[in-house]
Amino acid sequence: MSKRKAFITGINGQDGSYLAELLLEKDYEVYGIVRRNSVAENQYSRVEHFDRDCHIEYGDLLDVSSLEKMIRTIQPDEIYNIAAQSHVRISMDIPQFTVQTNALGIVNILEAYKNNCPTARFYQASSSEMFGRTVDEDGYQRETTQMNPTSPYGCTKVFGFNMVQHYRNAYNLFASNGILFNHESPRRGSNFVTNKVVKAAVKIKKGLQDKLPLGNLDAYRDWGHSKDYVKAMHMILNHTEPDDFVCATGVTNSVGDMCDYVFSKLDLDCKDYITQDPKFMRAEELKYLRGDATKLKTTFGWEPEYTFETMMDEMIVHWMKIYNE
Ligand code: NAP
Ligand code: F7E
Repeated sequence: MSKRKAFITGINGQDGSYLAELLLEKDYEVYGIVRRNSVAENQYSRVEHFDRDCHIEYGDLLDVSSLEKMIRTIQPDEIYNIAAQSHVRISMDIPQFTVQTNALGIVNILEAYKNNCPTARFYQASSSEMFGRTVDEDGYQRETTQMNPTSPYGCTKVFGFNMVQHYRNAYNLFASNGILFNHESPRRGSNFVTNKVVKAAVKIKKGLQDKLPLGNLDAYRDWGHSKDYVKAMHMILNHTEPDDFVCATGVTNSVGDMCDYVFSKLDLDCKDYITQDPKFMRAEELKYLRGDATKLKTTFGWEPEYTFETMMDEMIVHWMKIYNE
């Protein structure tokens, strides 16, 4: 029997790289696109340990011809649209680019999918950032929670979410949304808060850095591990019908709590090192996230293997290894 084929946009990002590994383990033929970058090493740092096992070509969500060509020639069974300008604060600095990539980009790939391989299944990387200001009365966000985004990034993700539902209903396509809460790992970009804090704490411990400038310490996030969350993506696409699912741990911590945890693990007091820098504050902050993943758990039996603590510990070990070398 021929192998199942998966096409991943954003294959060299945090989630795309873990997803590709998961699908290779499941014996899929894996295809992906990377954008051109003047530093070629940057494109392959997360995928170089397995890139010979999959097929990676140049492409871009804004270059319809590359999407059309890939989807038409591969005829994938599953399409994962993981690519995005994924940084919320930076979406306030580059709103037009963010809208082009995340909103026009989803239209481009949905059209390429509908016109060239409509029998495939389509996954869209939707986000808890879509909920923005809304928290249900019991303190959670779930599939039914109203969306009130607080950033250009969040607005683009609401657009993408709605477009996926529209293409599902209008053209009878198997198109699903995973509404994922924050998820991290050693592969997280180091300008997201968890990896920024761990990297800085380790450098401070090693005498390589004095201070850690941060923005708002009072926001709460529901942090899980990317490896657990890519398993949910695959489950969502292998369901009996297209649908939308929240993926979250149900545990929330403040940014300040997270800093306390990381610095304490290194026998440091974070208060001695953290400074507040307006540069890292947001014009509007999403204050509180805590997800209810009951639908995902009851439908598929999904459970995260990592806790907040084991995930942060793994990130500390990762940076300790780098700075011990
Ligand atoms: P990430 O590490 O920033 O990866 C994003 C990927 O998208 C990178 O490979 C990036 O390539 C690629 N990309 C950006 N613009 C592109 C374009 N115009 N055309 C093609 N590729 C492009 O993000 P992540 O953490 O893996 O997140 C994956 C997806 O899940 C994103 O859609 C994000 O918005 C969404 N999401 C993430 C979280 C989270 O907590 N991680 C939660 C909910 C939803 P370059 O390396 O060239 O920039
Ligand atoms: O910020 C606060 C910041 O940038 C988390 C993306 O993957 O998850 C992610 O978006 C919190 C915020 O992630 C700094 O204000 C304080 O309250 O790590 P972050 P995010 O904005 O929650 C969602 C679900 C996605 O979909 C996104 O793609 O930390 N914070 N000081 C800081 N954040 C950063 N980055 N840097 C600071 O210095």
